[in-house]
Amino acid sequence: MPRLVQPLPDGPLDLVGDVHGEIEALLALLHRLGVDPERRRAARPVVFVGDLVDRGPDSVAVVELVASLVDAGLAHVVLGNHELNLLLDDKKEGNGWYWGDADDQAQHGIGRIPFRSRVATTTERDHVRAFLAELPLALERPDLRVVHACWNAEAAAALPHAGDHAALARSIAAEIAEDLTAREVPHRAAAERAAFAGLKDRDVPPDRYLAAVAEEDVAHQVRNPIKLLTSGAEVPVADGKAFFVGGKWRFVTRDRWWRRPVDRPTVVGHYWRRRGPPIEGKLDVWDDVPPFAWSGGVFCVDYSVGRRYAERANGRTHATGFDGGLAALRWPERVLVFDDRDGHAPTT
Ligand SMILES: [Mn+2]
Repeated sequence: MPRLVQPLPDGPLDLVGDVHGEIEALLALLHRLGVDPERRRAARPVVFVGDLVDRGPDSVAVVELVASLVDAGLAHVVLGNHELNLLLDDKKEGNGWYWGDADDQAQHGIGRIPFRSRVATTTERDHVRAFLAELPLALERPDLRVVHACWNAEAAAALPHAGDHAALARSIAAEIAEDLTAREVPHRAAAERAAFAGLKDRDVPPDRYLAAVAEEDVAHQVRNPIKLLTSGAEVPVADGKAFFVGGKWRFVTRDRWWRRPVDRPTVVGHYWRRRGPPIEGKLDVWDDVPPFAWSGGVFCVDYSVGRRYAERANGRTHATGFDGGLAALRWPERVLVFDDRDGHAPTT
């Protein structure tokens, strides 16, 4: 069982954003960073902020490459929510490759996009699982911390020193469910859902605030440290501010915890940040921070390379350029290197 918070190595580092199975982008970025996976050489250690896997062309190859760098002492990785889903045996859109499902598809607008991800063999699946099961939730040293989605000192302190992520997440979820049941929250949430039949209908905005539904969602996210660190905090939305995403009306939204002070520079992934201007109608909780800026002491290094599956389906190629990119934040220089751009961009 891994220690859940582990030390970052000393000296300069390259902090790499969410890869989402985009093996070509990873190879291109590592080359620009001076990492030679074949010869197992690196100019400096590489730290991955989690979500190595998802709907990209080859999550298995990404994990195998990163695992070989970890074995060689050249890389460190924190667990992301997509890795946690695999450890929890949680079959979700985009991880069909792990379950032998070659027909995994995404709902995209009114159409469907097949992922065309390479499907893992049984042996590969076992390797992937064994590697992910040993990852920490956070890495830290006095001048820097790395976590996938959210740092919260109280939540981290509530965790054991070492543990099995999936077993812990399940037992904590069971405790939360027991408490909610004792307070009849699920009962009230069910009644609210029954009274408001349009929960999955985009054309029917809710005419009321579903308080118990919101309480249930927030409790399972915020009171479970494993979920909190890997997929972030949530807060109830104000009355009348419910929004439709992922096929249903939501009464909770992502907590912009990075607006509050942190005890040291903290680097995260997870938030599908954009390199260019925000796109109207797309949820982007970092949209009030300029593309290459820190928010106080927090920097999100996920620049949406995970969107390339959809960009490719729309005819985009390397030649025409992608909106989403794979980034590395060089530390202590605080500059960004992208897989598909020459030179580097300073952060502010
Ligand atoms: Mn994530």
